[in-house]
Amino acid sequence: MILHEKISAQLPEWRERIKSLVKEHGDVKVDDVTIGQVIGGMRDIKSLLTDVSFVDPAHGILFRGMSIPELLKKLPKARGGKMPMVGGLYYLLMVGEVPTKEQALEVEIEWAMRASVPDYVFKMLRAMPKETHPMTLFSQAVLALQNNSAFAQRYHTMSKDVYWEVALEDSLDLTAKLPMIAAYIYRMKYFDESGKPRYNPRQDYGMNFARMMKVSDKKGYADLMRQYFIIHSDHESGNVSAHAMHLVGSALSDPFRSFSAALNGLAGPLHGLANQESLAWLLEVKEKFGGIPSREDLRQFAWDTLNGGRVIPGYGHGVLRVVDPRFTAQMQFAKAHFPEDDMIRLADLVYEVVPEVLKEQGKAKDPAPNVDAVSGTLQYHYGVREFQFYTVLFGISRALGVTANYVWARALGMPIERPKSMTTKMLEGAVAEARQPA
Ligand code: AMX
Repeated sequence: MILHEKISAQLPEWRERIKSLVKEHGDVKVDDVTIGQVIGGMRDIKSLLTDVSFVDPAHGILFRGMSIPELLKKLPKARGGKMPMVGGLYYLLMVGEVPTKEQALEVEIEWAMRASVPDYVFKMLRAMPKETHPMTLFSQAVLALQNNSAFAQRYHTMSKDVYWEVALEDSLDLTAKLPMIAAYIYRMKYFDESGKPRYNPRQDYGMNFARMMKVSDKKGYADLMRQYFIIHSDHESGNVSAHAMHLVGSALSDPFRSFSAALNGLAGPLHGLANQESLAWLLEVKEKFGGIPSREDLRQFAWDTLNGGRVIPGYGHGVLRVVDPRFTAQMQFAKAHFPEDDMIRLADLVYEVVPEVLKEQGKAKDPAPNVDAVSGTLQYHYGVREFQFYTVLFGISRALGVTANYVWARALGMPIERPKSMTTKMLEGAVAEARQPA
């Protein structure tokens, strides 16, 4: 298989580079750690290695060194669409090179061959209480697939050198099945349907998802989802979902167990849930003013939100200090496809007004919009209005980045993760020592 071949060819050199860094230069310092960071969620401590993506505070996410506009331009396009094939993005994340159309199609074909989901998974989903959160169902379905993990089955008989190859097999199986599982959850939970979706091998990942969701008849949804899956796929390794995958995987838990953990992290309101919060805030504005408000009314509404002790969802970021390029890409999509949509016009007005308000308030380090300022609004336009489901979409996409990282972590022999803890008394002792008069 093409991904296997391409990674295999690069491995000897990568392994040498890592070996040399550890053996010959393992004592070189890259960072210092402060008490603020120990207590403050390890913010900014440089302690993770990945070559799959990098968040540049001044430019946003770079996938294998490429910006989102570059990526959308250079990756081979899906048949009948304006957006690239998701298979091409997966190739890029795994291999580090822009694929040809044939190479991207090879990944798409692999997915089509592996897309079917065993019946017991659907039965399990149907047996769950109706009110179960879609992210709980999604994570459970992934864990149920663990039964068939090649990594888990072969663990006792394979050598360390081949961990990555078996991890790649599992990763392809997992990513291939996610669109069908997600679409099943959507149709079952919100439309009471129990028919199994069918994956069409003549269509790409994005089109299959759109069709299985039954929104493909609305113009452009497949293209929207291709773009969505591409731009949400990875955001380096320190965010909760990526880090959870890496941490659990470092114990040599297989990709299914590790990704189920990642999804549970993504389901947290501080992580993957912000897109629904942002849409809810826009709807609140629209309802209060009976449509699009004046700039002055919107300014006041934003101030009321802040004065009420709430944040303005979709604005600000832990690392970025510019407009999130993922926001820009989605806004461009919306303006190209449905510029007259009320919610998009409102999101655009918010983009003009809210950064000014946040700057005046002077607290947020990044007053610009992030990825979540508009992604829910686009789903809303296409009639996917079940807010709770939005994080499942994020989950499908995030699987692409975190499995690429999982494969490379096994290929480079990354050890089990085990940072060291300190007690409060030890920190106070460190303060007493540091503050002693010279
Ligand atoms: N509205 C109001 N206040 C904000 C704000 C916003 N959008 N963004 C930051 N602030 C405030 C913080 O709450 C903090 O206030 P405090 O000092 O009283 O605690 C202060 O500004 C400084 O925060 P910061 O260093 O700029 O941000 P952070 O790294 O602590 O937090 C984030 C980053 C994203 C959690 C924050 O900007 C936020 O809450 N934004 C709104 C929610 C949101 O859009 N989340 C999605 C992020 C993207 C993702 O992961 N999916």
